[in-house]
Amino acid sequence: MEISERLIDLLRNKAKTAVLTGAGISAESGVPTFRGNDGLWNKFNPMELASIDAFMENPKLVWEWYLFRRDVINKVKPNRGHEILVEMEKYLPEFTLITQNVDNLHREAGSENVIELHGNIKRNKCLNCGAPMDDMDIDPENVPTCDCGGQIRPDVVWFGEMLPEGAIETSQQKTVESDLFFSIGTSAEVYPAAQLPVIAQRSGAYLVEINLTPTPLTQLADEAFSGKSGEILPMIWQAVLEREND
Ligand code: BJW
Ligand code: ZN
Repeated sequence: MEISERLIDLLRNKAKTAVLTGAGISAESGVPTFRGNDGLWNKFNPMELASIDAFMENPKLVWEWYLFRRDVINKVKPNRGHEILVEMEKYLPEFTLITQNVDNLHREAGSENVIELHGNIKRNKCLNCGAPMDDMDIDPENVPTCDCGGQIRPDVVWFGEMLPEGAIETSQQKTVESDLFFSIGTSAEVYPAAQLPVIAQRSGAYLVEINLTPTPLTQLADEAFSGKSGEILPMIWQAVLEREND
């Protein structure tokens, strides 16, 4: 695998860096992705389940899907890809990690500043007033309610919903300011997250993609790595550290 001098130099010179991750970075931990052949949720259509309409129509089904996924996520551990992003955060004084993932694995790996664009599957909230409702047992047959009467739902962002307050604004700002932007393990199909790499490049950042398969970004990227993030990220980082010792 070829890593450009440009990329190594940007990292060595501690370029302002922003990273956008998607489900692919957690795939090697055993968390299924949403789309593509391996997407376990292939059996379920996220467009049909990840929406308020689906929840209103069938809260039992939607909760069963989330409890099943919580179970999967509770059993997995961060992988080398997550770990390298922790190293990058320590090394680069200006580093922003933006994730679409709800699995909490970046934090578990040790990343300190993580912008979670689509919420966190480990949390619950009230559908009506938004109050956090974390330590609550969920029985999908009999979904609990808040004092205000609203049903309890997972604290994630469904299609048609706004992202958490400030999350996209801060991400956009860090994206515009970045000199180096990584898009890792995302199909780059879901907005507004999918705009970030494009905004980055338009504002002058060097755009790097790491993905197993081509995406709408692949042609656009200044450098595109085809492979697993848990393998490519360590190779990039190794190249940077080797150069440090020169
Ligand atoms: C590997 C790998 C390995 C595998 N290594 N790589 C503009 C145009 C058109 C539509 C819209 C628009 N703006 C907004 C919309 C509507 C909508 C949208 O984007 N629709 C599109 C589908 C067209 N967006 C929204 O509704 C958003 N809200 C919003 O915009 O609010 C304002 C508004 C309100 C009302 C009306 C209009 C606007 C909210 C989006 C919420 C997304 N929610 C979900 C579910 C979260 C909860 C849950 O987990 O259940 O978020 S959907 C799902 O997709 C999840 C993900 O975060 C998200 C992105 O998926 P991701 O991470 O990219 O995963 P995959 O599976 O797609 O890709 C994995 C990739 O990894 C693949 O490419 C693999 O090849 C790769 N890979 N192994 C490296 N080892
Ligand atoms: Zn409430």
